[in-house]
Amino acid sequence: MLTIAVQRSGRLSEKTLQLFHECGIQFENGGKEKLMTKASNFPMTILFLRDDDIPGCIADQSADAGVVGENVYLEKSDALELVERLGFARCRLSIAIPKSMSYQSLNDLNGLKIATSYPRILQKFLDKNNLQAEIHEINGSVEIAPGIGLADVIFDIVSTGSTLISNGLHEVEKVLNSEAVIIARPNMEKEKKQILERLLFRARAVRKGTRNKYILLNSPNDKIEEITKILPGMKSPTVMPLAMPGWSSLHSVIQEDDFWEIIESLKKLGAEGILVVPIEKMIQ
Ligand code: PRT
Ligand code: ZN
Repeated sequence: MLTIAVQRSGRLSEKTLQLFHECGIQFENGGKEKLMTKASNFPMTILFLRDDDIPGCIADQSADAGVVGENVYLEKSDALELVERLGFARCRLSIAIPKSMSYQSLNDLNGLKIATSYPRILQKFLDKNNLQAEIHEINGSVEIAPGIGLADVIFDIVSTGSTLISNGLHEVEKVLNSEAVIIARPNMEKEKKQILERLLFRARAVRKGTRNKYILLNSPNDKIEEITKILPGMKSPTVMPLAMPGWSSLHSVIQEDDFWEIIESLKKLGAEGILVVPIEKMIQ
C-alpha cells in the first residue's frame, strides 16, 4: 500500500485528484470529504493535508509520497526526492519592489528588508549572489508588507502579476519557476516503490496524451514524402490509400506546442481534410 499526501483544499487539490482519476484510480465516496481515503482499485491511500505539512509528513513516514508545489518542496525539505513534474499550478517566485523605488541591479537589494514566506529559498538566492539583506518571514499577504512599512521589498509567488500591480509593486528578479511535483521518501520499501512506479507510468501516459494530438489528413500521393518529413509521429505516419486515385490518408501524432506551425506547413504542401483529435493516453 502506498500512502500519498495531497492538498486538502487549494490550488493543487482538484488537478491532483483529476490526474488520479485519469490514471484510472477510483476512490470510495469520491474522497476529499474525509481526511483519508482508500482507492478501490489500486493499492493507494490518500491523506488530505495542508500543502505545507506534506513534506514533514513524508519525512516522518506518515506518508510515502505527496503532491506539492516545487516551492514548498524546496522550502520545507529538499532532502526528499522529486520524482515527477506534473506541469500544473505553474508560477514563479520573484523579488518585487515598490514602483517608486529605483532599481538597477541585484546589488540594490543589499541592506534591504525583504518580506517572504519562503526564507530558505530566499537565503540561498542571496548567498549565491553574495548579497546581504534582512529576511522578514511572514505567512500570507506578503504583498502588503512594503505598503505598511514592514519591509522594503518582497519575495513571493507570482502568477499573472495582477496581485503585485494592485499593491503598487513590480517584479524585478525571477528567482525560481515552480510547478506541481510528486515528491517521495528516498529509500522507500520495494513494494511501495513498485506501486509508485505504476502510478508514475500512468501519470506520464496521461500527460503525454494531453500534450499531443492525433492528426488525420488527406495528401496527394506526390506530396507524401514531404508531408511525412514534418509529421514525425510515434515512429512514422500511417499511410493508407483513399478510394480517390492519387490520394492517401495520413495519420500521425503532433505536439501541442508545434501545432499551428505544422498545420500551416501541411496546408502549403496541399494537405486537405485535416482533422486534429485529442489523445486520452499515450504509451510508448
Ligand atoms: O491551505 P494550504 O496551506 O494547503 O494552501 P496555500 O494557501 O498555502 O496554497 P495555495 O492553494 O494557494 O497554493 C498551492 C500552490 O499552488 C503554491 O504552493 C504554488 O506552488 C502554486 N501556485 C500557483 C500559487 C499560485 N499559482 C498563485 N498565484 N500559489 C499562490 N498564488 C498566490 C500568490 O501568492 C499571489 O498572492 O496567488 C496570488 C495571486 O497571484 P497573481 O500573480 O496571479 O495575482
Ligand atoms: Zn500552504
